[in-house]
Amino acid sequence: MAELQKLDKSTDAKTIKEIMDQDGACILQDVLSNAEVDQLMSELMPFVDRTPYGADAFTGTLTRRTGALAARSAACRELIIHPNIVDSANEFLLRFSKKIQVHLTQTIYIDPGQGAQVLHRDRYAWDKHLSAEVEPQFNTIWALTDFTKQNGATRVVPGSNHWKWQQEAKDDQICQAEMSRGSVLLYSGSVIHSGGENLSELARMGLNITYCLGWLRQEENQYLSCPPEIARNFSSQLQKLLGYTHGNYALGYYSDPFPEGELGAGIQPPEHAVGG
Ligand SMILES: O=C(O)CCC(=O)C(=O)O
Ligand SMILES: [Fe+2]
Repeated sequence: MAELQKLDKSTDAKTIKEIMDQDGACILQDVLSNAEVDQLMSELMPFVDRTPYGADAFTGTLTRRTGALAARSAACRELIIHPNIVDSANEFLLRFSKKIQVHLTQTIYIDPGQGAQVLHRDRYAWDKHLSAEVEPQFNTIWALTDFTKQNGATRVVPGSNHWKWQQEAKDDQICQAEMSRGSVLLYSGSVIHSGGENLSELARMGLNITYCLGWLRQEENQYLSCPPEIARNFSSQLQKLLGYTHGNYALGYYSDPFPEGELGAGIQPPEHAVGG
């Protein structure tokens, strides 16, 4: 029977990377306290409440997906830079890039009655253009409610990160990321997974924060979801993670279209837009 490894929250980045390479996913248990989850919920729910359901089967017609969380929530900003998560993302991704960046921020609020999402790999955001040897993405889903079999805990196919694109999972190869509120599912862009079916009476709330290689296009456009006038108040670490830095030599410079003087007319590094 397929199963995910459940790790202590203090597990080091190297061990996490090895398990991610092997299984494509694992769970870090009880990382956040109840008070920390309460704070996240109080900052995020006002936005979730104003979010319409998804428009199609993939996004879920009984699922609310709410983004722009770097701009909207201080508690979410703390999670984006969570030291053990960023260390693990670096350990996993820096083999393929000099930098990592935030790929998306999104709460996934699955209401009762929502069916299971189709199984997929998140790396298909870039279609199948990237070589299978490249791991483009390191993903988190923070459980802001308990994740149970009944309420739609994420379905995961451990080891499917090594499969050919066309191989399909059999029922006994699929497990669910059952975890307590405050735990986090870590999964690669290559592992097959999906949202589960919510057969319970209450919503399932996950917070999806994902990271990708610095030279790739981000799924959630951070320059629009978290524009410079907001990002300029953040730490330099967070600004850079959001993409306000060169993704690689020469990737991401800009020029001010309406410079006031000669000095502003040249080529600027992304940091310049956020006060760096
Ligand atoms: O909600 C979940 O548990 C997973 C959702 C997912 O995999 C996705 O939307 O790409
Ligand atoms: Fe996904």
